[in-house]
Amino acid sequence: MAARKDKILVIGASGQIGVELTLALRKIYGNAQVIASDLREENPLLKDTGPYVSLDVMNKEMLHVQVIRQNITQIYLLAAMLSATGEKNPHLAWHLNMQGLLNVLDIAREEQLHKVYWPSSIAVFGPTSPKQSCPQQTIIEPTTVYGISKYAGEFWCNYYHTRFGIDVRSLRYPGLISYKSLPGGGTTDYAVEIYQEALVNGSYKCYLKPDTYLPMMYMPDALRATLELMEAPAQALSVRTSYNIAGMSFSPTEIAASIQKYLPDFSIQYQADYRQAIAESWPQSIDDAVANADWGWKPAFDLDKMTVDMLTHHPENKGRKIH
Ligand code: VAH
Repeated sequence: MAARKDKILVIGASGQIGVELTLALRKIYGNAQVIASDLREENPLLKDTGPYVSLDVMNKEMLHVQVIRQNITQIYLLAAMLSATGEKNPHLAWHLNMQGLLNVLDIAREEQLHKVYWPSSIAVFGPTSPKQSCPQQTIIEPTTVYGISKYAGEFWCNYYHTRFGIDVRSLRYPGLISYKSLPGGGTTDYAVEIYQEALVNGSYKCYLKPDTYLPMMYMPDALRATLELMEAPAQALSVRTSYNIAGMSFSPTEIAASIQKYLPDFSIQYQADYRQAIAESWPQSIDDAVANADWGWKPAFDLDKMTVDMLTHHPENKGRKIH
C-alpha cells in the first residue's frame, strides 16, 4: 500500500506515458497528492483531475523551488527527446535527456526524496547486442544519441543509488502503444499511428520495412510494470541501472494482419525512411527474466488482445463494434 503522506511530481505529464501514469498515480495517491508538470500545455485528459504546473526540467532552480514549495517526496521524470527526433537534434537530445536527469538526481539528494522514477529504453542496445532474447547484461553499444543518453543515464542512476542512497528505479521500456495520448518522435511510433490510420483512412504507409521486428508493449502493461517496480521492496531489487522488461515482439506485417482480422479492408503500404536503420540497430526481442525474478514482472497483453482493445477504445472508433 502506498504511503499516503507521499507527494509526487510528474515531469513530462502531458506526454504519451506521462498522461496515463499521472492518472494511474492519482488513483493510488489521490488527485491532490500528484502534481502534474510539463513545459507544454496541460494535456486535456488531465484537466480537472488534479494540480498542474508549467515546469522546465532544465531550469534546476525553478524545479528545486517547486519541490520544496509543494513538499514533494517522489519524482517521476518522463521528459525526454526520443530516438527519431534525437537523431535530428543530437546535442539537444543529449542535453535534455542528461541534464534533466542530473537536475532531478541532485535535487533528490539535496531534499532526500523517498523515490525517483526514470525510464530507460531498449534503445540502449545496439547492433552488437544479441538480436533475440537480449539479456539484462550483455554487450551494450548504442548507436543513437537517445540510446547513448539513456545508457549513460542508467549509470548515473546507479551512481546516485550507490554513492548517496537515492532510491531511483528504472525500466528499459520497449516501444509503447496507446490510444489516449500520441507519442512524439519515436521510431516505434508507427505501431501507434497504424491503428489511427486504420480507423480513419483504412490504410497506412509504414516507414519501416514489412519484416522489421521490434520489442513492443501495450501501455496498460507498461503502467503496471512501472507501478509494480515502484511498489517493490527496495531489498528485492538487484538492478539499479535499469530493468529489461518485455511485452511482445512483432513486425509491421504482423500488426497489419492483426488489424485486418477486425478491419478486413485495411491495407498497408511500405516506404522505409531513416528510421529503418535505427530500428535495425535494436534487438528484436528482450529477455526480462531478472525483472520476473526480482519483482514478479509478467506482461498481460499479446498482439491480438492489444489490437481489440486499441480498436475498441480508440477515439476514432466512432462506435464501431470490434469482435
Ligand atoms: C522510440 N518509443 O521509438 C521510443 C522507444 C524503444 C524505442 O524508446 O524512440
